[in-house]
Amino acid sequence: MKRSYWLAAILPLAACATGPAPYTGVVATVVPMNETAPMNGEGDLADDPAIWVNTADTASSLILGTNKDEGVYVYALDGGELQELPVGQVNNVDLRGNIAVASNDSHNVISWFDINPETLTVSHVGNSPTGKEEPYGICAGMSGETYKAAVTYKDGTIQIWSATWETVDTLTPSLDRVVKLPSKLEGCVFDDANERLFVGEEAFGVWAVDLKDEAAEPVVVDTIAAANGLVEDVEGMSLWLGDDSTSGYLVVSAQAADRYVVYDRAPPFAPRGVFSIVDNEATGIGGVSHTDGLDITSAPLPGLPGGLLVVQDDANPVSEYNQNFKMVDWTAIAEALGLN
Ligand SMILES: [Ca+2]
Ligand SMILES: [Ca+2]
Ligand SMILES: [Ca+2]
Repeated sequence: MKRSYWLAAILPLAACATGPAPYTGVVATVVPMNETAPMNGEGDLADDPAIWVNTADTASSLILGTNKDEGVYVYALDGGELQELPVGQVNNVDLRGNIAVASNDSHNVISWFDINPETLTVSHVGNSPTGKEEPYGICAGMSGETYKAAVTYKDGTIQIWSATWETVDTLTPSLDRVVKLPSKLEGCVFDDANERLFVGEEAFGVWAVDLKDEAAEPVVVDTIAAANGLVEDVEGMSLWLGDDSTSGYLVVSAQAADRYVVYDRAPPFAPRGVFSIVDNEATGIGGVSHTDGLDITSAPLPGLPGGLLVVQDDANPVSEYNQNFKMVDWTAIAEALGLN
């Protein structure tokens, strides 16, 4: 970033002629309806959340979130902190069913967690080695009865791991496949029904990887250069799932512009709009800047018939201070962008 500013300062005409055109469309605004308790300590701590929907009692669903210095924190839907699991320096977290995974670069492992639906507590099952330095992003998926975890790396590598419920207990997932993209990766999300993995290349854009066909080349979903609203860093992403496997939306965090870009879930992944999360004047809950990790559920929750978006907030209210996670009613986003 610093280098490009410098070039722009001395070569304004050349920079204008060759740089990507900025996004000139509308940026819709929504407000957070709630927020979690702040992280312990100062600095850039919070990164990525994951929503666990309690199907037996949706009011007691949980939000898991990473503290990059300490481990995984657990929150209730009212934002109150329930648990801290000090497993090490975890960057991202995701889940399917009652099993969550986190990318842990203290030990270069996947950390595995079990969510007990009776006691509503999260326990650390253990760690499985990735065999590679600094696992960075992680996301979870299901392929039939097989649990999947994709781990992303700063050198552009994606590892795709498989586990059965039995191999989760013994911490022996198998490495199915390695995919290589050009540069630094982080955010990712599985589209289970379509056996597709979306991955963010932080300085480039978003890719889709076909999980059914290992020979298929990754497909570009969008690029920063296309000026649909994406900017560096392309960060967290998640899916809002529609009623069938072709409907729904992909939401991607565009960090330096404090906003999110929304796409159709299905090819050709048409851009559907851009939104920011601004201050909620009525409740005093602040807006979201330096947008980072996020998770979405399309399951109805109490008072949230269209589901919930949870995002990391960098500044509460100033950068790297009291970082937490903000909650946004999906219906408000759908209305702001004119989505179905
Ligand atoms: Ca990042
Ligand atoms: Ca991040
Ligand atoms: Ca904020």
